[in-house]
Amino acid sequence: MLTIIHVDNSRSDRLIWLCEELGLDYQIEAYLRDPETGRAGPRLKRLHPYAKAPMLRDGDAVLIESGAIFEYLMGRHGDAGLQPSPVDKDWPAYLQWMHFAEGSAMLPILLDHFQAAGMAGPPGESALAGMAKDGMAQLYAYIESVLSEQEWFAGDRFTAADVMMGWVVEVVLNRGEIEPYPAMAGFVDKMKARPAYQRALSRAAEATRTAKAG
Ligand SMILES: N[C@@H](CCC(=O)N[C@@H](CS)C(=O)NCC(=O)O)C(=O)O
Repeated sequence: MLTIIHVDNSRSDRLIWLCEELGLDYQIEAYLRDPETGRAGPRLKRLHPYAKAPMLRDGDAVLIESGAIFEYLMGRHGDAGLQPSPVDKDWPAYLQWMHFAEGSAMLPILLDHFQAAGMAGPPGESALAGMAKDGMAQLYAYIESVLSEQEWFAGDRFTAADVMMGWVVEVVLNRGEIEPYPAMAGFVDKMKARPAYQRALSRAAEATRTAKAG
């Protein structure tokens, strides 16, 4: 049985959504963050030395890193057509967005989050603050330009890259920053209308209700 190690309000939401899109049978083992630090606790460290969510257990294999877990799942358990093949015209864009989500998109957002929390001196005053804001403006404009031209991140059909990037777009939404970007907002509507997304949301909420201390 596939087991998703889930932490509340985290990137493991995207893995639950992928499993629903793929129609896989899986269970969720949920842990709460440390209420003071927001970090994963010692239980997660016992499961994997790097202690991050999402984490996937499949028999003897225990993996972290969303993109790697996505490739692993689709490679070993079937991709349900969510992964263009290397000869497909959408493959270059698919690959780019699959890696972009964690390799590029999250950096300026996290820099801004940490500086706004006062971790880089008084919020708004450090060199980092300007860098984060510039990076976010560039990121949002880029995503908006792509989604204005096409239905989904890799082209005209829904792929696993939309699940990877979906979490990034949700972060933009939850930060209250999506309003100037109608194509991104339209993506959120299409994402939330997917039955697999809705099932994932309720599985994640149920898992969080019964989560153990991390
Ligand atoms: N790039 C990694 C990021 C993993 C990550 O930072 N996960 C956060 C939750 S969204 C986490 O586990 N935080 C707890 C901690 O760092 O202690 C991925 O996409 O899997």
